[in-house]
Amino acid sequence: MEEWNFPPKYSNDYFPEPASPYWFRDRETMDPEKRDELIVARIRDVMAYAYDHSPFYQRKWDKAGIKANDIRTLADFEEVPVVTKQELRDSQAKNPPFGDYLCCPESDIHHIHGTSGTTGRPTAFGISRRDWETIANNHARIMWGMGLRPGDTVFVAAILSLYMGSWGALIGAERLGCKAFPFGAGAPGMTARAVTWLGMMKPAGFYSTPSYALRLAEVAREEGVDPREFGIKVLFFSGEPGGSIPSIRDKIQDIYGAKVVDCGTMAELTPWMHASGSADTEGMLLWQDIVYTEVADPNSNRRVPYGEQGTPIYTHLERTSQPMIRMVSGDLTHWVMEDNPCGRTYPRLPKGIYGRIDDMFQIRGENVYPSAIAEVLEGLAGYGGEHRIIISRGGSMDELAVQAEFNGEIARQGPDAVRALGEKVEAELSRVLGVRALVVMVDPDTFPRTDFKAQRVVDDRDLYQSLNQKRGG
Ligand code: 8LQ
Repeated sequence: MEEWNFPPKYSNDYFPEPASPYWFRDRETMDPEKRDELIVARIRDVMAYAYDHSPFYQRKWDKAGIKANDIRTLADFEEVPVVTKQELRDSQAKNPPFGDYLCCPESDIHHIHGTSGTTGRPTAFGISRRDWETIANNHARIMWGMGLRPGDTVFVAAILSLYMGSWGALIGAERLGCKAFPFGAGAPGMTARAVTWLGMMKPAGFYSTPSYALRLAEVAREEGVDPREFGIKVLFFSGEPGGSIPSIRDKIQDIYGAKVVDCGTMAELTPWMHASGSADTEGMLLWQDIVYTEVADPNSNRRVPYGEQGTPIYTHLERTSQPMIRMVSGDLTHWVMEDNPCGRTYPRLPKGIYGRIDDMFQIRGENVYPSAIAEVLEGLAGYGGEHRIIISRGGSMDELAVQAEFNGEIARQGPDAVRALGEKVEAELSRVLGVRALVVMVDPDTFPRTDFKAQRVVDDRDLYQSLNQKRGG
């Protein structure tokens, strides 16, 4: 059972040979040029389907003068206009609730999920039963690649609500024949209860955001529990940078005595695990036969060569309810094409997705990503686990301040140790970022922890000035 067609046909009782590292050996290890030819054929299929079923794509492509049959190469596909989040919101405002890019009858919708909508109108995802099964099969396949197997317990530690992250992990685990444990997250006291349940169930697989795995480890220690006692083998993360940032990944691997796998792109692009590491390959592989990913120049929306940086543009090759065709992410990454230790012949994002273009800021001509600051801090002994990044405009130039917690050990050692750590943080940040930051060390547990994605950037001129005065600047 290893077909590759559009629309996809999955058999829900298929499993690979137990000894195989691959779920679909051919699709995962084929010659990349051969795969690219097949991707072009799939792109034509999905475009023809979307054109027939959706006024949204009809309008967009008629205006651009593009037809599915024009696409003969991956370069031709770069002519197809990108889809933005704003267009999806507009389409849903005019054609509520699912937008005129819904390509199946509304009666086929099996699950509704959505974006959190913290900035403006939320976007609704209408997912057909067929797509739900496709997602489950894709995720089971990728989770097999992470080393999870039927019978393993998989603990899902993210909120089971609108968010597709938790549901995607859950249905992948179910299809893989695992003991799926939808523990959730987000209710008061739930993290302490997670510590108890993890100790009882000893899951092989654990899913959350990287921030929450760090938070959970702090709570475990407060409860006198060593996170290694949970017996977790694989922690797989999505939602934010971390799983491919060496200092954070290594710290979490060390705390839990388990392997970290980075995955996840965007909820709209579910099966969002289509960018995911594997048991033997770090960073993220682009599982191009599920969702075709281009890393592109954000101005031209054309692919950059391997080895270069750009923004991912995603195209569903297997979804039929709300297929995204050239959806632009606004994230940043760089991609490479090398031999992968696991033998899969996909391109790879060695440093994962570093962050969003919107979240990048410029300090005296240098591009600074919040994730680079997290990377430096997590690599320093004595860091207390949370920080805030304050960006301000002092005079005509942007300025950067970082408030970083020190840990209990440094607190016990006293003010000299705190000062020494502050100097070290300042020196490391300046070495890595190429710009000086005003560093203020703060007590352990100053900042609230998150059970979801961390929010650390504060754009605040007044706060910068008061901190600068406090430091005597
Ligand atoms: N984002 C998501 N996963 C990321 C990762 N592994 N590394 C860096 N940034 C990542 C449902 C899945 O968890 C994916 C998800 O979080 O979807 P959302 O909620 O739509 O958020 C998408 C954004 O999260 C991406 O654009 C990345 O900036 C980030």
